[in-house]
Amino acid sequence: KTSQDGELDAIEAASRDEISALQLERLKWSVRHAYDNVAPYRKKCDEQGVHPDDLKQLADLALFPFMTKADLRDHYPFGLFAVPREKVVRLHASSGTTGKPIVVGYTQKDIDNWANLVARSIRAGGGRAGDMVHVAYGYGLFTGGLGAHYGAERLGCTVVPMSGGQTEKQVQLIMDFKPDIIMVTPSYSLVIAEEFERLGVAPEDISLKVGIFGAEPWGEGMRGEIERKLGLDAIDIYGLTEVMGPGVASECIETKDGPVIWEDHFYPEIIDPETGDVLPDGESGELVFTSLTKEAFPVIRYRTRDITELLPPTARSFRRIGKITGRSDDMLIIRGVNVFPTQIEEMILRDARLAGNYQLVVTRDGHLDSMEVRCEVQHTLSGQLSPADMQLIGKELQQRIKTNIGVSTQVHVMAYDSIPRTQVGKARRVIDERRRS
Ligand code: ADP
Ligand code: K
Repeated sequence: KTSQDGELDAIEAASRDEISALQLERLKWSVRHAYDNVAPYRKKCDEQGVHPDDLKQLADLALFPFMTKADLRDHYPFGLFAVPREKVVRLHASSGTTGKPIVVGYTQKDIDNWANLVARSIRAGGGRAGDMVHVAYGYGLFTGGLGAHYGAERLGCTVVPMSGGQTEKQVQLIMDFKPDIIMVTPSYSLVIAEEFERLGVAPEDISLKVGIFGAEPWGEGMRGEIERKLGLDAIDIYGLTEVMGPGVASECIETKDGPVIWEDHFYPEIIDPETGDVLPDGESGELVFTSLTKEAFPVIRYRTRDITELLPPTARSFRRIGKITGRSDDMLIIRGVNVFPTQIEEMILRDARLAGNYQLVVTRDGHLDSMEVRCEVQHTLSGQLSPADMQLIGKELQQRIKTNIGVSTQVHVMAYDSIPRTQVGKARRVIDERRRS
């Protein structure tokens, strides 16, 4: 059980041998659980000629097939659940590669483990029972808000379930309630910081001592800026819906050297994204996770698409992940929201007045990511639409994207043939001008 007074769970300080032994025991359970209860996964294993009995040591996991986001999409919504739907106490969802979201489920025990791991993450970041935690991650299907919420409660904190948006109110509540900790995306934390600046509140007069930031990539430069502007220690928390949500890994305040993977619940591998071969620690590749304790939605060798490396243990006995340096798919993260270009494409194609050619330009506008959607009217409508007509089409598309994907964009509808065509190879759909420090 997670202690509430700053003491570590015994396993956080255990020897590597003890950790490996626990991992092997749990891995055997998890692989068998998935094989016995998730028909599509059993089929994949059978096709590959591998069986749970083949798992005799941790390295044998490499014999087993991967799971991908496409598997979740193909078995939408509940086809990969390993327990009857009645045993699922919560659903969450995230963007899939096409219009359909991917859906995950949790049993009561899964929710309990998640709360314990987020509690452990907050504690690693310097939080303690009795602290007040302001949660400005979005609440809802997104795992950020509720994940942070249950974890902070589990640690014994006073939780302020503010959710995202309403920046002036965020700042008002922080000034009035004086929370110790904030949990929010790094980009939105800087918007909050700017509102404090605007009000003339100095960083040393802001009550916050620790900020726990995740859901999107951020670098050391941004860490420095957030720490200066809000007067707190900025901690990196990592997670993804498919594997659990925030709190798969989280940083320790003593070292601030990359999120520590809670290896007693998740077994990490780094693979070559082209060949699928497992790479040694310290080499850069695609991060793959196998859940060790999840009941409702076990993942075996789930390909995260995140490119990073595994680093040796420091402040805890578990390994860490390095900075996420990119993704091996084309997913964009705009203010913490996952967006695939194909999702935008689908929205564009639903409007018969628009041609299929488009371009997405992502910039950093102040501290927030901003996405411009450039698209063209159909050839047959060339010259027939007034600028006002085109603006109206753009407004409608903007609204449709906001409603369906949850991301704010600026849509520019242009004349046919305004967007440059590539002569060779793939169209250049995304121009990402963000620079991460
Ligand atoms: P989350 O609630 O963590 O944002 P999602 O499923 O919406 O969960 O998105 C998961 C993806 O977000 C990850 O695969 C990764 O690309 C990105 N992400 C989450 N946390 C971090 C982090 N701390 N640093 C970099 N990228 C992150
Ligand atoms: K995200």
